[in-house]
Amino acid sequence: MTCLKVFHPLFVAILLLSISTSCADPTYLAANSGSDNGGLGNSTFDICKNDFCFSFDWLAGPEYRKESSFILSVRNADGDLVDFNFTPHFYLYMPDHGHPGDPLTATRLEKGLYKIEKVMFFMKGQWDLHISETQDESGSSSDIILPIAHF
Ligand SMILES: [Cu+2]
Repeated sequence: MTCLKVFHPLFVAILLLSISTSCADPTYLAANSGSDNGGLGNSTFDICKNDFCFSFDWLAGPEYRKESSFILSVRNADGDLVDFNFTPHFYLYMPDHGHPGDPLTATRLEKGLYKIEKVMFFMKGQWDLHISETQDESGSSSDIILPIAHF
């Protein structure tokens, strides 16, 4: 019978495995999950997107409801520090809630290096860093979007 095949133990095992892996956090989020620092620890992590590779070096945090800060480095595919071809505007955004975070202070230290301060994760949930060509903080999909913390 067809209905019995559906409940074959192997099928169920594969189904459960695919559900659990599809819901898994990215590796960098899983590193320290369970702690109250966004699961990211104090270590560096890297994300490559939109032809750039970004590294985060946390100076403080990331911590829930405590001011955090980090150094963001921006590299090209060759690993060289590079500037954007626009003046970047940085802001936090909660994709599940559809609202931005409090204003950040972003300082360009040198080519490809930014210090981002006044990082406040004031709500539980997913937080993304958006890098925008404009001052608009509506979470536009044309921004460079980097998931940075989950509380
Ligand atoms: Cu929120």
